[in-house]
Amino acid sequence: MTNEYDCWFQDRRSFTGNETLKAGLREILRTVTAIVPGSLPGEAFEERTAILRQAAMEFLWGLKKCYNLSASLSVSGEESASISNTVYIGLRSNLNKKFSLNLPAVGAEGFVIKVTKTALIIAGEDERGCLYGVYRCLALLALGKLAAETEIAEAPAAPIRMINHWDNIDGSIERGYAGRSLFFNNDRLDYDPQRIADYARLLASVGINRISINNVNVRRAAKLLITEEYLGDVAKLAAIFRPFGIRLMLSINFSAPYGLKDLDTADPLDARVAEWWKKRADLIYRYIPDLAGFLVKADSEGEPGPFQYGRTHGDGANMLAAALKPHNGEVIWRCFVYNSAQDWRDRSVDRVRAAYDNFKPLDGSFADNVLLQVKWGPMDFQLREPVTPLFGALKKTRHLMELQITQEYTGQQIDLCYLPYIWEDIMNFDTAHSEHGKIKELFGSGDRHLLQGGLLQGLAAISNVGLDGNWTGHTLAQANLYGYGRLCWDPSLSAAAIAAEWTGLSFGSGKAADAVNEMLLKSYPALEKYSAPFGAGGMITPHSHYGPNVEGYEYDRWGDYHRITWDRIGIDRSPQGTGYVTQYAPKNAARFADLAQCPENLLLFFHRLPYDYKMKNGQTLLQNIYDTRFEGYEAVEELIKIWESIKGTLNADVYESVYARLKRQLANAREWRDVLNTYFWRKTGIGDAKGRTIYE
Ligand code: GCV
Repeated sequence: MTNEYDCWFQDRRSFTGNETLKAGLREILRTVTAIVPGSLPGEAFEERTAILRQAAMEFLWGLKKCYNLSASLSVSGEESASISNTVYIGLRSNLNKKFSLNLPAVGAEGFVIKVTKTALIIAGEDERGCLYGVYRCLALLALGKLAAETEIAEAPAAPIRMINHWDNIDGSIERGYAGRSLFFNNDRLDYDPQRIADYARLLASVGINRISINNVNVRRAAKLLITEEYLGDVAKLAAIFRPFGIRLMLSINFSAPYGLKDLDTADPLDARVAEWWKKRADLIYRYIPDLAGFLVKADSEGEPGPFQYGRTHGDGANMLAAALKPHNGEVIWRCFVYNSAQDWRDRSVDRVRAAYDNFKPLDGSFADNVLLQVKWGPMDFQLREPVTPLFGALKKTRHLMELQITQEYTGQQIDLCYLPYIWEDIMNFDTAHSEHGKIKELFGSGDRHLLQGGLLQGLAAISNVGLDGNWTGHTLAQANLYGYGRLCWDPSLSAAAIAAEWTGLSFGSGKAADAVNEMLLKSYPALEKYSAPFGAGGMITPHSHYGPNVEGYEYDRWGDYHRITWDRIGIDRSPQGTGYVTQYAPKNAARFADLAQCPENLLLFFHRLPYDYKMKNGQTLLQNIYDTRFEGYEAVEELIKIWESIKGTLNADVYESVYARLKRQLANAREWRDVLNTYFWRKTGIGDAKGRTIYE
């Protein structure tokens, strides 16, 4: 494997795990035995054994990579045997039988890691479980947390853990900040297979099991991946991901039947259209029999969809679902549906109502192989939004929460922004629809979940990787990809716990790890302070979405964000205003509508207030806006100081590239501070109470 691309293991000079190895495991790690059964229940024996074998290979690879240990691999069947000085990797049921063990059931894709005096056993509930057990074991070893005579049992919280790429087939990436596409170039699939395998490892190492490879804005109907021109190459790509337990999905264009000039309509209720998709699905599955299905953005930002024909999103999704059903494929249908024609003079229109207004009435009308994919917030990945009211309210439809790892509105991988910080808040949001209504409690599948009134089947998130040498442009942005995977696996993990893991794996246990940890945890509040005052978002430069422009989208058809006038700021979303709060469960509706109870970081999202409104700290709203701009800038100065304090303790290239970005971030924070403060000073005519210069 190439040295160049792997991450999480950046600078392993001070691995805590080395000590653990000395303490006794080293002998055991010299031989690895994969228990590969002669048959597996269910279908796809080849695919499943491929994952199992890959699990064993990954373990060997990890030992070599992290500890320069060369273990030998043997493969054994299910026949009974006694445990000897070795690592065993296999299915839990087989290991139990073979060695008369009693390892407990853990749930789909889960694993048990058992360390005895003479063996290390990695027992997967299924083959993916073996793979994930291997990665977890390597991570625990590296973190020095794999003690002798322990038993660790884990399983993922939900079945779908997906990455969405917004890669275009010309090789560009919509909202991509880490170079060009890993998969495409010049209207072809064009990739380095080794790099794709490394990427698959990266994703599998944190439990990702699905990936959609092309942009949801498919647009170029004449160049669709679902044609034979491309399917052979897509199949080859799928084959690289397969042993890593990752299934591909394709984003499709709803208008393909006429885009490809076969029909003159894409009306989902037209029998010819349904037949066209059925035949198309049959064709696609001949190439990729385990394709997970289609991802669809319809009737949104110019993409075609069922509204064109006066049909519902249920009609559209169910028609596609019928085509995929014989192949066990699923339709993932995005709820980011709005073809906004916002007129800023009409204050009753409120873009954030769209997802709920469009989809809540359809709850229960979707086929069982349809999942709705709902952006976490009602607006669009702003630094601060409330969690969308659809969660908890969807009671009969399987769905996913969509997060954004690529830093579109969060610093574009120039500014440091550790996203698990906000994800932790999201996971802890209480939908108030049931006794156990927190988002993190809604994950799962099966009866337990149905009882709670939701069917949150996992997460999907927009990728932050590209061809840049370190995957993510900003080296520390890798923590976001890592954190996303860990959160999919266990939504109750705290941002701090995830940061500690990632820095431990990447920088060991010394000063550098501590410093990076501190920087990660301080980064989100810093960015929020200089750019997004109290829940008022959208103050960004149109199109690029980087840098300040307070009124950039304000009089635009894509919606207004804060409705600033000389005397007031914010949007009244109470029942007396746009009524958006009424989409929440009553407890939350009351909380958000009440000024005294509304969290201050969402104040301007829910309320329209005069600038002299008194905040909890006794200062006016305007003074708080001024102060937080200054504090945000100072927080970036502090991040830089922390980074400078570890110069010389880590890889020089990593140091310099992060340092260069931090300096750009400082200039950026300064621009935000000055542009916003100047704007508010001019707009209100009220100066800074502390007498600072607020414009230059
Ligand atoms: C893929 C935002 C982004 C768009 C993106 C869209 C979406 O509006 O700016 O680039 O399009 O979200 O999620 O579909």
